[in-house]
Amino acid sequence: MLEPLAHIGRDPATGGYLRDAWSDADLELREWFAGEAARRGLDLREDRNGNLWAWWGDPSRRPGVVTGSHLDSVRQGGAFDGPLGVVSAFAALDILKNREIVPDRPLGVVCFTDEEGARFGVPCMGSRLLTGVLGSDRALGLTDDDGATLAEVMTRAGRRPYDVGRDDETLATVGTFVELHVEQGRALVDHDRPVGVASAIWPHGRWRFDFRGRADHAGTTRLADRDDPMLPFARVVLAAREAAERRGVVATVGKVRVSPGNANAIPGLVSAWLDVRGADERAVRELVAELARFSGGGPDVREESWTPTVDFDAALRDRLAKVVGGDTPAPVLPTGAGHDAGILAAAGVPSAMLFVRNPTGVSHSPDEHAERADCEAGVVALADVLEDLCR
Ligand code: HGY
Ligand code: MN
Ligand code: MN
Ligand code: MN
Repeated sequence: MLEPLAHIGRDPATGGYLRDAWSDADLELREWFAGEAARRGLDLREDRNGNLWAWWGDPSRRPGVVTGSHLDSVRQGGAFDGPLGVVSAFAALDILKNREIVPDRPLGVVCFTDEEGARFGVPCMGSRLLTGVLGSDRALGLTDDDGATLAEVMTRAGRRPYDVGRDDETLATVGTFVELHVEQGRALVDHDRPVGVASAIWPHGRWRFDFRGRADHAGTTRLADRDDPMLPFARVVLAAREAAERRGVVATVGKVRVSPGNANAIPGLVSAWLDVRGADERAVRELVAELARFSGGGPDVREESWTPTVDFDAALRDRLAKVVGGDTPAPVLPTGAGHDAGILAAAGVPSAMLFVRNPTGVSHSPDEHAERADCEAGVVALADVLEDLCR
C-alpha cells in the first residue's frame, strides 16, 4: 500500500526514513499528497500552518468528517508511522466511491505538518498551531540543529511563515476527526485482532536539560581540576531509568548534543532531551522535578512540549469499536504515543483513532512493520467508519 511513496526520504543504507518537516523529502511528499487529491478530483487546500486538506464536498456548508495523519518521520523512522494513516484515508474514500455512497457530510483527508517534532523539537506542530496550543511567536523562533528558524525554513519552502497561528476558520471545517495509525506497541497481537480503537493517550512531555561545565584539555587537566558536564549528565540518565521504574512511567533520553564536540577536550556543554510518559500525570511531572534537583549543580531544565492526558470521546470510541468489530467490538486500547488526534480532541473536536496491528510493536525504527492483510483490514474498517459517520 505504501509503495508509491516508499522511496521518498528513504535511507538506502538502513531502510529508515529521513522526512524532516519542510525538508526536500517533505516537499516531495506534499506533491504526492496533491497528486492523490487531484487524481480523485478533491479540493486541495494548504492552511496557514502548512497542513494539507483534500475535500470531497464543501466544508464551509457544514463541518465535515476528516481522516488522515502525517507524512513526516522521526530520523531513521519506519515506513508506516504517519503515512499509513494518509494512504488509508485516500483508499477509504475510494471504497466509499466504489460503494456509490453519497456522503451527507463533506469528507476530508488531512496531512498535518511536522507531527514528530524531529526538526524543531515540538511534536504535532501543525495541529498545535491550528488549535492555538502553540503560539506563533514561539513556533517561528524555534530552531533546528543547524540553527535555522522555522520562519527561515518555511520561507525557503515558499511559504508565508508570519501567517502561522490559530486558524479557527479551518478548525471549524472539522466536525469529527478519525486518525488511522499503525499501532506502536503490540496489544493487538495479544488480542489477536487486526484493528483496534484508541481509548486514551497518556500524558507526555519533552524537557531539555543543559549541563554546563568548563571546556578544557583532555590530556593536561588534572581530574581534581575538572568541571566536566558529562558526569552529571550520565548520572541523570541512570537516575531517570531508576526513577521511572519506581514511579511506573517511562523515561527516555534519545537525543544528546555535546558542545563543542572535540574528542580531545572536556566539553563545555552537554544538552540532553528527556521524554517522559505515563498514565499517571503527577508521576510524570514529579519524575522530571526529581531529576532537575538530582544533578547537583542543577542543569538548566526547559520544558519543550507538554500534552496532558487525552481521553477520547467515549460515545464515538464505542461507536467505532462496534462498526469495526461487528458482533465482537474491536479492542479499545490506551497508547503512550502522541498524535494529532489527541491535539484535536484536547481542542474539543470529537476525535478518534484506529490502530492497525503491528506484529512486533516496534516503531520509530526502520524495523517498524505491519502486514498487508492488516493494513487492508484497516482501510475497510476506516471506510466503514466514514460511511457510518457520514450518514
Ligand atoms: O512521539 C510520539 O509519540 C509520536 O509518535 N509522535
Ligand atoms: Mn511517531
Ligand atoms: Mn505518528
Ligand atoms: Mn499521529
